[in-house]
Amino acid sequence: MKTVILLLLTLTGSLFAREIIVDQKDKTFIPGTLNVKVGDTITFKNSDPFSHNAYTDDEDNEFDIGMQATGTTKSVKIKKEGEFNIECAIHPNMLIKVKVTK
Ligand SMILES: [Cu+2]
Repeated sequence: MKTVILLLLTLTGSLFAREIIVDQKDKTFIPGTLNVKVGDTITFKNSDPFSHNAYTDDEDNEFDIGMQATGTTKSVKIKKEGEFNIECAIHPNMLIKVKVTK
């Protein structure tokens, strides 16, 4: 019975998990602020004619998607609640403020 309940919780979680698309255009993350939930996926889409990056040093949600070429997408899953910034290692002015709730 316990297994069934756990399975249901897992399925329900994935049903409500969202994919949030962030565009990288004119050296800007669009949108520049995000309100997401644990389990959501952020997908970065590079619409500029040059490479971008996205990373965070936040301890709970640390990631670095590496070099992201024009026209490609890369996704990261949000693991823990909190607040953090996402930046581009190539263009220091690019910034997203992220708030994660349960
Ligand atoms: Cu960039």
